[in-house]
Amino acid sequence: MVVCISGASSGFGRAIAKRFVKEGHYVIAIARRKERLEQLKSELGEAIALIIGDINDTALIAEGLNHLPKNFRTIDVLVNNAGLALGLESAEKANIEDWEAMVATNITALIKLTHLLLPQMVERKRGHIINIGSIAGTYPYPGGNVYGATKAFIKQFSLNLRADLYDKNIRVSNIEPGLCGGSEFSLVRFKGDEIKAQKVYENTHPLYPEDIAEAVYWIAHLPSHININRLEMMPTTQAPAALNVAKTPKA
Ligand code: 8X3
Repeated sequence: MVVCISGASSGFGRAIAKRFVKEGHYVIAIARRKERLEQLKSELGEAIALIIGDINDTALIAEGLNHLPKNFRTIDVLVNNAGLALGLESAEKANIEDWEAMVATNITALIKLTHLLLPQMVERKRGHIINIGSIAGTYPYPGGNVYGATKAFIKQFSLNLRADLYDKNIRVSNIEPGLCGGSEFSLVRFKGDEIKAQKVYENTHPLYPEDIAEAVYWIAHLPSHININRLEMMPTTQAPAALNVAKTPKA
C-alpha cells in the first residue's frame, strides 16, 4: 500500500507514517520542515519518499508527486492530516490573520491535495481518502470559532465526497479526534507559549498521536466493502460538555 500523508513531519502525520512503514507499506511524506522530514527518513529508510514544501503550493506538490520513485507512484491512501488551530480568543477578539491561516491550511490546502490525487484514484477504481477532522467540527466550544468551522467543513466535504464516489470504489473517511497530547497542536495554538500549552493536558489522560495512527491504520485495512464515514474519538476523560446559559448578575 502507498500512503500519502500531509503534515507528516510531526504529531499525527509522523505517527501515521511510522505505523504504516512498520507494517511494510510505503509512505509519501509531505511537509515544510526539511530537517524534520529528513530525520524521519533516516529513521524509516527506503520506505519513505519526501515532498518538502508548502502544502498550499499546488505546483510544487504536483511536481513532487510527478517525480516520485517508482515504488511510490500508485497512491492507495491519501491522509489529509495537515492542519492547525491558532488562538483561543472569543470571536470578537480573534486575529483575522489567524482565521485566514486556518482556512488556508485546514480547508484550501486539503481540497487542493484531494483535487490533485482524486482523478488517478477514480481512474484506477481504487483509493481511500482519510481526512483528519476534529470533535471541534461537531461540538462548539468558546474560542473554537473558525477552527471548529474549518473542521465542520472537512466533515461535510468528506460526506459529500462519499456522495460522488460511492459507485467508484473510492472510500472516504473522516477521523474526528478530541483532546490529544504529545503533539505541537496546543503549542501552535498558543503561539509558542509552553506553559499555556502544557496546562491543556495537565492532570488528565488525553489521546496520543499513536492512537490516531492506530485508527487510520484500522480504517485503511478494513475489507474494501466497508467504509467508515466518520470516526469520533475522545479520551475517556473527555465528554461533550453541558449547554451553558449566561445569567445576568442580580443588581
Ligand atoms: C483538536 C480537538 O478539542 O482541542 O482538534 O479542539 S480540540
